[in-house]
Amino acid sequence: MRRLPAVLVLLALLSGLAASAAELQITVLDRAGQALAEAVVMVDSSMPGQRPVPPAEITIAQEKLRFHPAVSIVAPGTRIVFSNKDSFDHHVIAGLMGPGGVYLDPNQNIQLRLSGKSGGRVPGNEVRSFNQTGPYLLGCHLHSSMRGHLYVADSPWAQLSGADGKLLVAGVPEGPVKVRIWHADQLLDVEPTSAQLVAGVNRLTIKTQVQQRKSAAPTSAYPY
Ligand SMILES: [Cu+2]
Repeated sequence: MRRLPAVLVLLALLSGLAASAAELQITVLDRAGQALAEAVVMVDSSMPGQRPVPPAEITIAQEKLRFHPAVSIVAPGTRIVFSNKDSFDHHVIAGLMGPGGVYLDPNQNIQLRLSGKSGGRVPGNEVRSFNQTGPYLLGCHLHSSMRGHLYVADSPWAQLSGADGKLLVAGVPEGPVKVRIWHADQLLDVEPTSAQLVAGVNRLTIKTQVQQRKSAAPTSAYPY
């Protein structure tokens, strides 16, 4: 009987080790049941355990009249390098996005004039960071067709769904989690999905109410 507490301690230690072993394989679908790419998926856990460390810096390039990547995820305070790879200027606007894909407060947006690399000029690079969490809309004063998104996430497990709507979130502690989803085409906030993670691979399919846009027609000419 005296050994029992030691066994219990050992069991507690083992379960503590296993707590970091859960993986979450998520499939995100649109309202029609089709794979939904470029959804921002955030996992929230209040269980103890290691958190992944987000990169200190990312780059959002302006290239061929598009933002690359089209959707980026950062943590609050992450250094974001806006880098113009085109031979002509861009004038990037970045600000919190409100419902319906508009700027929440146009007076609070940041604006960056980034020179092109033609004529022997050094391509324009500017570094900014954002502390307020949520979705940001990226645009360009000079090219109205340019649209991108940035999500400042307060979850250490924040990832994008791939072209097949899938993503794998690793290193989440076992136990209860909530999964939040944001997508640029959503009209309403999506309710978080609750799940109970066990050791190993957990699979979760989340159907959203997002109605996907038809892919935009490619820009026929460079308006510079
Ligand atoms: Cu531009």
